[in-house]
Amino acid sequence: MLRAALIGFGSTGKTTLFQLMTSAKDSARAPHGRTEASIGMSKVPDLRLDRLTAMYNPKKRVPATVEFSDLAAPGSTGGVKTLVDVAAYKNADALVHVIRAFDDPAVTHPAGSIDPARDAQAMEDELILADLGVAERRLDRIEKDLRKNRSAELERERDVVTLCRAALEEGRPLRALDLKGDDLKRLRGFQFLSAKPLLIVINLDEHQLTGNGQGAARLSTAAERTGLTVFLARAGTAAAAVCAKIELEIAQLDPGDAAAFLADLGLAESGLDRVIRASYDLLGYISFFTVGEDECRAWSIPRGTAAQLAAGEIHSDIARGFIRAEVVGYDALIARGTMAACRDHGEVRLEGKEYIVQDGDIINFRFAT
Ligand SMILES: Nc1nc2c(ncn2[C@@H]2O[C@H](COP(=O)(O)OP(=O)(O)O)[C@@H](O)[C@H]2O)c(=O)[nH]1
Ligand SMILES: [Mg+2]
Repeated sequence: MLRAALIGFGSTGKTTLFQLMTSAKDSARAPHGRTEASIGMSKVPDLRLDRLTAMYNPKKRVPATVEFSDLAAPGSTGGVKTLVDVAAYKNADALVHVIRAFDDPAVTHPAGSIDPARDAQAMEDELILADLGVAERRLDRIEKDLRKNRSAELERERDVVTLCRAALEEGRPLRALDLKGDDLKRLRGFQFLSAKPLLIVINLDEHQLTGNGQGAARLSTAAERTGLTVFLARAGTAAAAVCAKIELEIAQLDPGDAAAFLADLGLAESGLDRVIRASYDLLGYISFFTVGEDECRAWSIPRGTAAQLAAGEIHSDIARGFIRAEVVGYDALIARGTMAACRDHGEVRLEGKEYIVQDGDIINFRFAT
């Protein structure tokens, strides 16, 4: 399951977006502590799961979920550098920076003016500063340990963290470093914030959202208008444009009315759909499905995940006792209409634990208990 943490300065629309993403009806449940997050779940919209559910008519339909966390505003600047130890940030797979682009005299901006590019950079600087503190503390520790005890692994770690520190000192986020394999693994334990993929959510005025064409064109216009184009082109960065307040109001209508309002605004998808899709694209996540009369279910995994690891997403016992995976592609199943027909046409494949799961695979794992 993907975990995303909302970050941003005060009054940018984080809690409004959180409610939109998780259908949390009232903000009363948001905690007041600085370091305590509200946690909510989003159901990942997926038309393929809808069709599979129609085919199997199962007792349960279980979509993939994304966990969002929203922190009560930690101060007037929303600074994260004092909050590096917040579990919600450290454990996140991605950070979602909500940036205020909407202009509303009734909502004061802590910095006194609306400037999305300034805010994007200011938050980046905060993440970098927070990581610099972590890197320096770790380096001190490593040097001490090396004096007692030389080890090749510790020396390698020192070199990698030194590399990180140098980048951070130059103001570069760690997501821009092209670290690979074991070096990447060495860093994982630190949970560096600037290493995490970053989704920028541009929170627009209603008229900015509607007047700007559709889909990708709408987003690039929004980026240009807000001066974020260059920022968004950076490594490990993606964007979505929303109008959190209006979209939350729409989401609280009956589904039929909501669809009509979205169409009026020229929005093909809800804000929830757009933000989740952008998160999946950013992280390179794909879905596979398990189907049956009891349950049709979507699971999300990073692209490139091998079958045995994917099985572990369902249960560690299935990964441990993995024998093989019976796999049929989504399109094949839809075209044939039933699993039996796919079998007859030799379209159900037997795959081993190294098989790389593909987006839309329908999988039945065989395992020994
Ligand atoms: N006009 C306008 N106001 C918004 C929008 N999104 C949020 N707000 C308002 O801005 C204020 C702060 O929003 P909130 O979600 O609590 O911000 P947070 O401090 O980042 O969690 C609230 O009064 C919201 O209703 C928007 O898209 N347009
Ligand atoms: Mg809030």
